Amino acid sequence: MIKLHHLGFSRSSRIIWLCEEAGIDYEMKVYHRDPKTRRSPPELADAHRLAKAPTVEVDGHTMVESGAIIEYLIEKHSDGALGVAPDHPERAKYLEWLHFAEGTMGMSFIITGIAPMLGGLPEVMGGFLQAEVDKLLDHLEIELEGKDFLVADKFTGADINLHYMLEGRSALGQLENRPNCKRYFEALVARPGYQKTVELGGPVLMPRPS
Ligand SMILES: N[C@@H](CCC(=O)N[C@@H](CS)C(=O)NCC(=O)O)C(=O)O
Repeated sequence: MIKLHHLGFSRSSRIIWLCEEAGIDYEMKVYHRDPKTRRSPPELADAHRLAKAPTVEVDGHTMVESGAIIEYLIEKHSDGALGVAPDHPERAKYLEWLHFAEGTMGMSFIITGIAPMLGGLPEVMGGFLQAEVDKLLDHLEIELEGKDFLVADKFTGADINLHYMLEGRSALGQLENRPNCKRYFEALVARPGYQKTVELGGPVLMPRPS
Protein backbone atom coordinates (compact mmCIF):
# COMPACT_ATOMS: atom_id res chain seq x y z
CA MET A 1 0.00 0.00 0.00
CA ILE A 2 1.25 3.51 -0.71
CA LYS A 3 1.46 6.21 1.95
CA LEU A 4 0.44 9.74 0.99
CA HIS A 5 1.68 12.68 3.04
CA HIS A 6 -1.08 15.22 2.45
CA LEU A 7 -0.81 18.90 3.31
CA GLY A 8 -4.04 20.86 3.72
CA PHE A 9 -4.82 23.39 0.97
CA SER A 10 -2.30 21.91 -1.43
CA ARG A 11 -1.39 19.99 -4.54
CA SER A 12 -1.41 16.69 -2.69
CA SER A 13 -5.19 16.68 -3.19
CA ARG A 14 -4.26 15.50 -6.67
CA ILE A 15 -3.04 12.20 -5.30
CA ILE A 16 -6.13 11.63 -3.16
CA TRP A 17 -8.19 12.25 -6.30
CA LEU A 18 -6.05 9.89 -8.39
CA CYS A 19 -6.22 7.10 -5.80
CA GLU A 20 -9.97 7.50 -5.40
CA GLU A 21 -10.67 7.44 -9.13
CA ALA A 22 -8.15 4.75 -10.01
CA GLY A 23 -8.95 2.47 -7.06
CA ILE A 24 -5.40 2.64 -5.67
CA ASP A 25 -5.06 1.48 -2.08
CA TYR A 26 -3.50 4.18 0.09
CA GLU A 27 -3.11 5.44 3.60
CA MET A 28 -2.85 9.11 4.33
CA LYS A 29 -1.12 11.25 6.91
CA VAL A 30 -2.45 14.80 7.07
CA TYR A 31 -0.36 17.90 7.86
CA HIS A 32 -1.44 21.50 8.35
CA ARG A 33 0.22 24.67 7.10
CA ASP A 34 1.77 27.09 9.53
CA PRO A 35 -0.94 29.77 9.83
CA LYS A 36 1.61 32.60 9.68
CA THR A 37 4.14 31.51 7.06
CA ARG A 38 1.70 29.23 5.18
CA ARG A 39 4.58 26.79 4.69
CA SER A 40 4.42 23.10 5.55
CA PRO A 41 5.13 22.11 9.16
CA PRO A 42 8.57 20.74 10.15
CA GLU A 43 7.09 17.23 10.68
CA LEU A 44 6.67 16.84 6.93
CA ALA A 45 10.47 16.98 6.65
CA ASP A 46 10.55 13.68 8.56
CA ALA A 47 8.98 12.08 5.48
CA HIS A 48 11.20 13.91 2.93
CA ARG A 49 13.76 16.65 3.49
CA LEU A 50 11.98 19.03 1.10
CA ALA A 51 8.82 18.95 3.26
CA LYS A 52 6.73 19.26 0.08
CA ALA A 53 3.28 18.01 -0.75
CA PRO A 54 2.62 15.66 -2.33
CA THR A 55 5.13 13.23 -0.85
CA VAL A 56 4.37 9.57 -1.43
CA GLU A 57 6.04 6.48 -0.04
CA VAL A 58 5.83 3.85 -2.75
CA ASP A 59 7.79 0.68 -3.55
CA GLY A 60 10.58 1.56 -1.13
CA HIS A 61 11.04 5.10 -2.45
CA THR A 62 9.85 8.37 -0.99
CA MET A 63 8.72 10.28 -4.04
CA VAL A 64 8.00 13.96 -4.67
CA GLU A 65 6.76 15.82 -7.79
CA SER A 66 3.09 15.46 -8.65
CA GLY A 67 3.42 14.68 -12.37
CA ALA A 68 5.97 11.94 -11.79
CA ILE A 69 3.91 10.48 -8.93
CA ILE A 70 0.76 10.45 -11.07
CA GLU A 71 2.57 8.84 -14.00
CA TYR A 72 4.17 6.19 -11.78
CA LEU A 73 1.05 5.30 -9.79
CA ILE A 74 -1.03 4.94 -12.94
CA GLU A 75 1.57 2.71 -14.57
CA LYS A 76 2.51 0.59 -11.59
CA HIS A 77 -0.38 0.65 -9.15
CA SER A 78 -3.58 0.83 -11.21
CA ASP A 79 -5.11 -0.94 -14.16
CA GLY A 80 -3.85 1.94 -16.29
CA ALA A 81 -7.35 3.25 -17.05
CA LEU A 82 -6.42 6.83 -16.12
CA GLY A 83 -3.32 6.74 -18.30
CA VAL A 84 -2.71 6.64 -22.04
CA ALA A 85 -0.85 3.54 -23.23
CA PRO A 86 2.60 3.92 -24.86
CA ASP A 87 1.25 2.80 -28.26
CA HIS A 88 -1.78 5.14 -28.19
CA PRO A 89 -1.71 7.82 -30.92
CA GLU A 90 -2.16 10.52 -28.25
CA ARG A 91 0.55 9.22 -25.89
CA ALA A 92 2.91 12.11 -26.69
CA LYS A 93 0.13 14.63 -26.14
CA TYR A 94 -0.80 12.95 -22.86
CA LEU A 95 2.73 13.25 -21.47
CA GLU A 96 2.94 16.84 -22.69
CA TRP A 97 -0.25 17.83 -20.87
CA LEU A 98 0.50 15.72 -17.80
CA HIS A 99 3.69 17.69 -17.23
CA PHE A 100 2.49 21.05 -18.60
CA ALA A 101 0.77 22.04 -15.34
CA GLU A 102 3.88 21.99 -13.16
CA GLY A 103 6.26 22.74 -16.02
CA THR A 104 5.19 25.63 -18.23
CA MET A 105 2.23 26.79 -16.14
CA GLY A 106 3.63 26.40 -12.65
CA MET A 107 5.69 29.51 -12.07
CA SER A 108 3.33 32.22 -13.33
CA PHE A 109 0.16 30.53 -12.07
CA ILE A 110 1.47 29.91 -8.57
CA ILE A 111 3.16 33.26 -8.03
CA THR A 112 0.15 35.28 -9.22
CA GLY A 113 -2.13 32.92 -7.28
CA ILE A 114 -0.44 33.35 -3.91
CA ALA A 115 0.66 36.99 -4.32
CA PRO A 116 -2.65 38.46 -3.05
CA MET A 117 -2.15 36.54 0.20
CA LEU A 118 1.46 37.64 0.60
CA GLY A 119 1.21 41.37 0.06
CA GLY A 120 0.95 41.52 -3.75
CA LEU A 121 3.52 41.89 -6.54
CA PRO A 122 5.36 44.95 -7.88
CA GLU A 123 3.43 46.29 -10.90
CA VAL A 124 5.94 45.38 -13.60
CA MET A 125 6.43 41.86 -12.31
CA GLY A 126 2.68 41.40 -11.83
CA GLY A 127 2.03 42.52 -15.42
CA PHE A 128 4.77 40.28 -16.79
CA LEU A 129 3.44 37.20 -15.02
CA GLN A 130 -0.23 37.91 -15.77
CA ALA A 131 0.59 38.20 -19.49
CA GLU A 132 2.11 34.73 -19.28
CA VAL A 133 -0.93 33.35 -17.44
CA ASP A 134 -3.23 34.85 -20.08
CA LYS A 135 -1.22 33.33 -22.91
CA LEU A 136 -1.32 29.87 -21.33
CA LEU A 137 -5.04 30.07 -20.55
CA ASP A 138 -5.70 31.15 -24.14
CA HIS A 139 -3.73 28.12 -25.31
CA LEU A 140 -5.82 25.86 -23.08
CA GLU A 141 -9.01 27.51 -24.31
CA ILE A 142 -8.16 26.59 -27.92
CA GLU A 143 -7.07 23.09 -26.92
CA LEU A 144 -10.39 22.39 -25.16
CA GLU A 145 -12.60 23.47 -28.06
CA GLY A 146 -15.18 20.69 -28.56
CA LYS A 147 -13.53 18.48 -25.93
CA ASP A 148 -14.48 17.28 -22.47
CA PHE A 149 -10.96 16.16 -21.51
CA LEU A 150 -7.42 17.10 -22.48
CA VAL A 151 -6.48 13.93 -24.33
CA ALA A 152 -7.70 10.59 -25.64
CA ASP A 153 -11.42 11.43 -25.12
CA LYS A 154 -11.28 10.34 -21.50
CA PHE A 155 -10.48 11.53 -17.98
CA THR A 156 -6.75 10.98 -17.32
CA GLY A 157 -3.97 11.88 -14.93
CA ALA A 158 -3.30 14.91 -17.12
CA ASP A 159 -6.71 16.35 -16.17
CA ILE A 160 -6.01 15.75 -12.48
CA ASN A 161 -2.65 17.51 -12.65
CA LEU A 162 -3.97 20.47 -14.62
CA HIS A 163 -7.06 20.98 -12.49
CA TYR A 164 -5.05 22.37 -9.55
CA MET A 165 -3.82 25.27 -11.68
CA LEU A 166 -7.38 26.14 -12.66
CA GLU A 167 -8.63 26.28 -9.06
CA GLY A 168 -6.73 29.50 -8.48
CA ARG A 169 -7.81 30.97 -11.81
CA SER A 170 -11.44 30.18 -11.10
CA ALA A 171 -11.17 31.86 -7.69
CA LEU A 172 -9.66 34.93 -9.39
CA GLY A 173 -12.47 35.03 -12.00
CA GLN A 174 -10.05 34.40 -14.86
CA LEU A 175 -12.09 31.60 -16.43
CA GLU A 176 -15.15 33.79 -16.89
CA ASN A 177 -14.24 34.97 -20.39
CA ARG A 178 -12.91 31.57 -21.42
CA PRO A 179 -15.98 29.35 -21.88
CA ASN A 180 -14.11 26.15 -22.72
CA CYS A 181 -11.84 26.43 -19.67
CA LYS A 182 -14.83 27.24 -17.47
CA ARG A 183 -16.93 24.34 -18.76
CA TYR A 184 -13.97 21.96 -18.38
CA PHE A 185 -13.19 23.15 -14.84
CA GLU A 186 -16.82 22.90 -13.73
CA ALA A 187 -17.13 19.36 -15.10
CA LEU A 188 -13.95 18.29 -13.27
CA VAL A 189 -15.05 19.63 -9.89
CA ALA A 190 -18.49 18.02 -10.33
CA ARG A 191 -16.95 14.54 -10.52
CA PRO A 192 -17.73 12.33 -7.51
CA GLY A 193 -14.00 11.53 -7.23
CA TYR A 194 -13.22 15.21 -6.76
CA GLN A 195 -16.01 15.69 -4.21
CA LYS A 196 -14.65 12.73 -2.27
CA THR A 197 -11.18 14.29 -2.41
CA VAL A 198 -12.41 17.48 -0.78
CA GLU A 199 -14.35 15.46 1.79
CA LEU A 200 -11.18 13.51 2.73
CA GLY A 201 -8.49 16.13 2.28
CA GLY A 202 -10.28 19.43 2.69
CA PRO A 203 -10.49 22.33 0.21
CA VAL A 204 -7.72 22.54 -2.34
CA LEU A 205 -7.09 26.28 -2.08
CA MET A 206 -5.99 28.35 0.86
CA PRO A 207 -8.71 30.75 1.97
CA ARG A 208 -8.29 34.14 0.23
CA PRO A 209 -8.28 37.51 1.95
CA SER A 210 -11.65 39.19 1.47
N1 LIG B 1 6.23 20.85 -8.41
C1 LIG B 1 5.92 20.27 -7.12
C2 LIG B 1 5.54 21.40 -6.18
C3 LIG B 1 5.35 20.93 -4.77
C4 LIG B 1 4.97 22.08 -3.85
O1 LIG B 1 5.56 23.17 -3.91
N2 LIG B 1 3.98 21.85 -2.98
C5 LIG B 1 3.51 22.86 -2.07
C6 LIG B 1 2.04 22.61 -1.75
S1 LIG B 1 0.94 23.13 -2.98
C7 LIG B 1 4.21 22.76 -0.75
O2 LIG B 1 4.61 21.71 -0.32
N3 LIG B 1 4.30 23.91 -0.05
C8 LIG B 1 4.71 23.98 1.31
C9 LIG B 1 6.14 24.40 1.49
O3 LIG B 1 6.90 24.35 0.51
O4 LIG B 1 6.47 24.76 2.60
C10 LIG B 1 4.81 19.24 -7.28
O5 LIG B 1 3.99 19.38 -8.19
O6 LIG B 1 4.75 18.27 -6.51
